[in-house]
Amino acid sequence: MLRHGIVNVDIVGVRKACEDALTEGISPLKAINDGLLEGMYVVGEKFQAGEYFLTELIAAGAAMEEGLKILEPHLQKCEMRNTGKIVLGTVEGDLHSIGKDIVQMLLRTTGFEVIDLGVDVPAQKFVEAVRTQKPAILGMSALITTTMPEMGKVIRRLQEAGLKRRVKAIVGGAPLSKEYAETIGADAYSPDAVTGVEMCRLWVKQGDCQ
Ligand code: B1M
Repeated sequence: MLRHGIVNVDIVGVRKACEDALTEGISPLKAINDGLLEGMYVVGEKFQAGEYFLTELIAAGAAMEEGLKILEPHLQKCEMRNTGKIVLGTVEGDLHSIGKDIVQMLLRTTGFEVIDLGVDVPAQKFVEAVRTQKPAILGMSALITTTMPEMGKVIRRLQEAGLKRRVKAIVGGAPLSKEYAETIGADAYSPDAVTGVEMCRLWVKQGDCQ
């Protein structure tokens, strides 16, 4: 029903499906990954096929956000403290927030302090945040092929400012790949939120972050 609610852009249905999932004891993470996200991928395919238009895309995004609002408080029940600090944002020109928000939620759940810069974040703003917030990790998200190069721009600016060695950079977003991440000098690529959070935790645990 979770997947179905997103595909049918039915906010009321998504809300109910999330509440039912919690009542039935389904883990919120499973509800997100196997339910809401699966629906989002179908919406993307329908949009690409010309079956759905921007209106449906916007409504599906809103339904997803509504579902996350219900599930998030239950994710936080297993909270741990003081894992590390991470600055996170979606790059300039890109308004997609859902993937970043899921990553943010999981990071907080595992005890990271997250500085979320939001969406459409200019390179200079990332650099300033690294300078002033001194995070162990910088996470960037991009969903459009034309905004992907912004990530490389941020990394170059960090190098120019002498800040790159201070921070590990991890990138994610549907159009990215490990190869692309390497090309732009990122330290890691994450295909999904769980892998991304695991990577961040490993860096902090191994003391790879300064
Ligand atoms: Co947009 N959109 N969209 N959209 N949208 C895509 C990305 C697209 C692939 C759809 C398609 O054509 N099939 C396409 C891009 C095509 C391309 O690049 N070649 C597209 C387009 C074209 C557009 C517009 C240009 C449409 C228009 O206006 N004509 C426009 C662009 C606006 C802009 O950004 N400037 C646009 C707008 C929108 C909405 C605003 C309506 C809405 C976003 C709502 C919101 O985010 N609040 C929207 C949506 C919903 C989508 C799709 C359907 C879903 C995106 C999503 O939320 N996925 C998408 C199709 C698709 O991806 N299949 C599409 C779920 C999300 C959880 O996945 O973000 O990949 P993702 O995150 C994952 C991992 O990648 C990873 O973890 C997350 C969770 O597992 N991850 C990280 C992500 N970031 C990470 C960072 C990390 C670690 C892991 O660091 C630590």
